[in-house]
This record gives sequence, structure tokens and C-alpha cells, in this order.
Amino acid sequence: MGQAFRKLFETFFGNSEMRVVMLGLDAAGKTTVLYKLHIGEVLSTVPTIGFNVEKVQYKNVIFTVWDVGGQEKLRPLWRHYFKNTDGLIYVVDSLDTERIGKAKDEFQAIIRDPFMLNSVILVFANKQDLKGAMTPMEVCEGLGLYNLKHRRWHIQGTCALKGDGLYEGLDWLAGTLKELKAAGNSTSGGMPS
Ligand SMILES: Nc1nc2c(ncn2[C@@H]2O[C@H](COP(=O)(O)OP(=O)(O)O)[C@@H](O)[C@H]2O)c(=O)[nH]1
Ligand SMILES: [Mg+2]
Repeated sequence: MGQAFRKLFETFFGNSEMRVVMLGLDAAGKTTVLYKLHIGEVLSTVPTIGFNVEKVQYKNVIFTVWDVGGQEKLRPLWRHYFKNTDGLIYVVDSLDTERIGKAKDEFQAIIRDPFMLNSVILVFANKQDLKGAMTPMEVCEGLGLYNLKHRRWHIQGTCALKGDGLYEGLDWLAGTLKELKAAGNSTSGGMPS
């Protein structure tokens, strides 16, 4: 699988630097996704501002990952990482119906952040292998994705443990970013929702 991703990154991203931020509540599956990609060594750091950040870089593509939720006062500090973000990947535990409201609140706050207004949005409705998991469509409704105006977004059902759906999702992300860069646009493409 790692090789497939490396090929994807090389084909789509070329030499231009890409910044991808992967967020979601704790236990959504972010770290699992990061390791499953096998694109490089995952570096884990706790910056002075006090939250755990994982980072992996494959050539010109930089992924940074951290948990959101339960730390509202830290949110302004995330901005440092939001700057110049091309792609946001938001990971949801599809079995966690109890916290889908919280996942939504965090998601909506993130995408409305001034530094995030130009990023394209990929949602992983993760843990699709588990019985009772919300379908991607239900996760889509739960996050309020349908109501998003003027943003490029895509939702993908995934099982990060097995790697199912990860390639398809990143393929969409890479293709969309490439298209926008080629058009010389900011990434606010205005997809009808
Ligand atoms: N069944 C199942 N478990 C998953 C999946 N993805 C992650 N997990 C498990 O969920 C837990 C939290 O995953 P982790 O990657 O640490 O979440 P993070 O807090 O978002 O980084 C771990 O026990 C993972 O093994 C999945 O697609 N299916
Ligand atoms: Mg983690």
C-alpha cells in the first residue's frame, strides 16, 4: 500500500509543496491512517503550546496531525499549523454516534477559521468495518457537510486498520489540489453542495 501512495503523491503533487492537516476527535483513527500510509517516519512532538502533534513528510508533501476537542482554549494556537493548509482531512469514528455532535462543532469551527477558508476538505467516515457504524451519508449529515457552500469537499468511507478507502480519498484530494493549482486559483473552488 505504501508504494501506491508514494506513486500517487509523485504523480499528482510533483514538486510543489503541499500541506495537509489531519484532524478529528481523539480515537477517530488519525494515527492509524498516518501509519497505514507508510510514507515516512512519523515524528511525534509536543510543541511548547502544549498539544501533541504528529508529523510526516514525504518529499514535498507534509502531513501534520493532532486531536481536537476538549481544549477550546488551545484552538487559537492551532492557527500556526493552519497557515497555508492546502488540504484538510477530517477523520470521524463512524461508530461514535454519541460524539457526532461534538465532532460537528469542532469541524465547523475549524473550517470557518480564516486560515482554513481556502483548504479543500476530505472527510474520512472511518471504522466502516464495525457493525452499527454510521454510513458515510449519515456522517455527512452529522457534520453538516451538505450545507457547505463554496467549498470543495468529499466524504469517503474508510477502514484505516485495513487501509480501505484511504487511497481513494487521497486520490480525490490530490486530483482536486492539482486541478486548482493548475487553474492558478485559490482552493475555494465553490463546489455546489
Ligand atoms: N475497527 C476499527 N478500528 C479502528 C479503525 N481505525 C482506527 N481504529 C482503532 O481505533 C483506536 C484509535 O485509533 P487512533 O489511530 O489511535 O486514533 P486517533 O486518536 O485519532 O489518532 C485504535 O484502537 C485503532 O486501532 C478502523 O477503521 N476500524
Ligand atoms: Mg492519535
